[in-house]
Amino acid sequence: MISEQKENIEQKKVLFSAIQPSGILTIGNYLGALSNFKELQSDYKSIFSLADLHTLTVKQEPSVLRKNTYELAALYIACGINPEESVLFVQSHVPAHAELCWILNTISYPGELSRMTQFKDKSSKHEDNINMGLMDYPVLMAADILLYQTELVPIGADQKQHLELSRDLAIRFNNRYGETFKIPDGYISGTAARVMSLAEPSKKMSKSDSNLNAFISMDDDKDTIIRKFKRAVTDSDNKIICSPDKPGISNLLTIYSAVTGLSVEQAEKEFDGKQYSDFKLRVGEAVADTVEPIRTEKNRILSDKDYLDSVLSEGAQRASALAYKTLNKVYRKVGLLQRKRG
Ligand code: ATP
Ligand code: LTN
Repeated sequence: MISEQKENIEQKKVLFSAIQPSGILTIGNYLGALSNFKELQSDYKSIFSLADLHTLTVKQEPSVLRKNTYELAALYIACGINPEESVLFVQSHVPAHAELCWILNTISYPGELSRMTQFKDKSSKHEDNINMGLMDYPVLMAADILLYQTELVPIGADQKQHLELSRDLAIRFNNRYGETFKIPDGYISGTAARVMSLAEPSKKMSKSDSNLNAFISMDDDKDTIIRKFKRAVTDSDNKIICSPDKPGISNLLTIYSAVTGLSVEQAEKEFDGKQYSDFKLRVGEAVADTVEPIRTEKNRILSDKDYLDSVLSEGAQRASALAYKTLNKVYRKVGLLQRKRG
């Protein structure tokens, strides 16, 4: 019976995604990525990673990075990732990621990497630390994905360009060395694929924003959430509708529709003729209702470090077994001698 179940799992397509433990997650990360992971996990052989190596491309305080890594592991589980069903692991615990990244570096070009929007954004934000890792970020991301023969990658809209590069590298490698990697597809969820900053609705909401009022963190309590929505930048007239010339209101409507499950049209109807102040209060309350139970559960899980360590250790073992299958194949294809085990 068990082997039959295993067999069925083996037949499922692989889904892979990762999040950086670079700070407390925002509702942007939750609505754009994590909430989709939960929805999709049972239909795929799902693998979720904590992309700690990626965080080092921006300066990190070592003790804070360690704390954020546990926080993110607990949050994954609190958001419904089941570590017995899905593989949950820390990227740096599976050295195959860095090893495949090296091989992929040899088929990546500085021109294509320096054109990436995120590289340009982060270079201008961190002018004092434009390091090679920042430029190589999407190649490591491609290694993450390709190691598992991934077919589906749920991501927020901002990562679409990186996913395209992963596909290009897979195709380039397969053309040069013969069929090796599956070509992954992105999965970008409809409504909340790009949650915008509450302070500057033309920018995406980001957990590393220096303005704390620009984002709702998954650790904010109800009062804080309501206060931040009260301060959210809106537009000059008083109409509550979704429209390109009303980026502030459109963003709040999108968030409201994502947390309540209503369509944007239904949300517009609900607030027809209402004041901005009532609208913002209602959005704040609805977001708090989503965030609060997750925060409580996350803190409960976080208090049991032994449990988290055992989940991550088991996850790394399961991920390694899959990753080294692909890496051995890659090493063989490019002409490296097979390493002797033992
Ligand atoms: P940082 O601010 O540290 O650069 P980030 O907040 O952009 O990080 P990541 O850890 O790099 O977050 O992203 C995790 C996932 O969340 C990705 O799939 C990303 O596309 C998604 N995501 C990030 N920000 C948003 C957003 N504002 N709206 C929707 N999805 C988002
Ligand atoms: N770069 C991603 C995080 C990430 C990722 C991945 C996402 C690292 N490796 C592999 C999907 C697949 C981000 O969201 N900023």
